Amino acid sequence: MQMSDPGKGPSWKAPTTDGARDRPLDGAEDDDFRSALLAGLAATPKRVSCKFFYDAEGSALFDRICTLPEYYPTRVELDLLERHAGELAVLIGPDVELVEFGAGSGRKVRRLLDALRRPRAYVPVDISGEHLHQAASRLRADYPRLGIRPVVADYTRAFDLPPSVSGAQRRVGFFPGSTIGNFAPEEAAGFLGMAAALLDGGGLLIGVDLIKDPALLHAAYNDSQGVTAAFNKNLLARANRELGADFADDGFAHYAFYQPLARRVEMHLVSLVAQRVRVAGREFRFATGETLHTENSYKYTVEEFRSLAAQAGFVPRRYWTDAARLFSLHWLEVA
Ligand code: AVI
Repeated sequence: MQMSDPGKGPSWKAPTTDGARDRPLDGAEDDDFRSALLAGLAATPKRVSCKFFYDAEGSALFDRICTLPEYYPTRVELDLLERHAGELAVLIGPDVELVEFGAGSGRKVRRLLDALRRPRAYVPVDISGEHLHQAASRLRADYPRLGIRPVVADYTRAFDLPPSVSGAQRRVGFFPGSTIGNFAPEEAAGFLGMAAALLDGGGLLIGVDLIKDPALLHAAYNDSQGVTAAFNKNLLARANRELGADFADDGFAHYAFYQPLARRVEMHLVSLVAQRVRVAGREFRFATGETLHTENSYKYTVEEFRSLAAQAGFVPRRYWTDAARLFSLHWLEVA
């Protein structure tokens, strides 16, 4: 599944290293775990896209992250959706077709659907057909009148939506969870431009994590129960399971920190010793302290994000934050 919401681990879930979401290595976009990991281990510095976190195990760990006391984004965003439901309904308007980028667990979209007046259709877009169909059937039971039209596609690239259902007044996108933060800013601008084209005449409701006291960010990505560490290290376990790799669980440590100059939390797996690792029949060396860079999570100020959205073709309208300004929810209309 692509990401965004608790319950959904993104199926791509975004980018990695110094900027790029899944910066192509050797000029090629690596969509499969084997070739991406092999290319990333051969690169300097070593890196791999965070989209590969989300196998079944990783998605379950991400769901747990979303319930952790330190991981405020899910809690605060759900609260913003509930608190401002009435205003959202007015701004978004009646009879919309709701397009969710990534298929979440359903918690957030349900909150939005419950707020809206006569939503006509729900179109979850996700690269994982299995995840999509599970999400769709969960919703079908509770929203029998809603047209539920899953689209299997990688929403980070150009894709087509089915024709609108009859009676729909406009298309509205939903991209919660600050998944946008897993893109490098230039990629985020590219995604927003693509979304603006798809949602012509409509708008986008998007969650964006905010720059804040680094201690809070540090805690959110270094939780006391070690779930984020397990989530990060599951990438190595996944390589062992799927690619016959021999990463030693105690050979690497989870390392996450806020990098204020780049305005992002970086996650790495740090090699605790000098070691050789075999992956799919190839050998790679790690020096003591060398890292595999697994995720970037960019943070924005409200103003920075609004200006990014405006450059991409949206008119930023209303936004909401919690009292502590931890997280923000933005209503953007297509210019
Ligand atoms: C999915 N994404 C927005 C999460 C984030 O905060 O960047 C993934 C995550 N990584 C560690 N904890 C949660």
